[in-house]
Amino acid sequence: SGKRLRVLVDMDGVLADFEGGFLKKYRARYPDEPYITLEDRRGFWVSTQYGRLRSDLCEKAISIWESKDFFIELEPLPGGVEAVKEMAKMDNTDVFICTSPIKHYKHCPYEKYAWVEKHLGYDFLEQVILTRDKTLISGDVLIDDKPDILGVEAEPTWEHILFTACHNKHLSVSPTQRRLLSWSDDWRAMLDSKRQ
Ligand code: UMP
Repeated sequence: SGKRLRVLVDMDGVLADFEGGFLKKYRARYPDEPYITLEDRRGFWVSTQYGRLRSDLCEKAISIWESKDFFIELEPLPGGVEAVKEMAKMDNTDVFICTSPIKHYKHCPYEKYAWVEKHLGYDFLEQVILTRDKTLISGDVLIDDKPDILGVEAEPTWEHILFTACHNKHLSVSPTQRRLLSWSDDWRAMLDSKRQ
């Protein structure tokens, strides 16, 4: 208490349904190609798993999220937008959306801002952090579905809370690694534990 809590929330796989949006558009664009069901997804990188299925499917997968309207059309994951809005209204709490854009920058950065405006409102654009290195951003917690969040800072200030996703649900993470199973999980208690 006394000090404000700074919460960093990832976007793809936490607020926006990247995996569902990808699979739907991949199947529509490549109806005759094999695909990986969400049940069978393993590993953070979709492109890597598709490349293992058949080498040319790696670039076909990448073509989906490099396309115009991919990021803006992602559906919100259940409860995420509501949780972030509620968090942002809490006393002594600062919430930022911390997300890594793809390097094919024609559409993605613009559409990530547009998604936040559409679902959280114009004023929430103040809270957006686009970075390829989340270890540089200081915070008390980072809620993110990527199991390994690495960068140039060896000791980031935040505790990484692993948000459960189709690709990480089977992972046995270290006993010190905490999870949020979904936005129905007790994120308020998790934040309170950080306030001390
Ligand atoms: N992404 C890829 N390749 C993949 C899966 C995702 O480039 O196989 C992109 C989508 C997002 C970014 O823009 O990586 C992940 O960002 P974070 O969720 O780590 O913020």
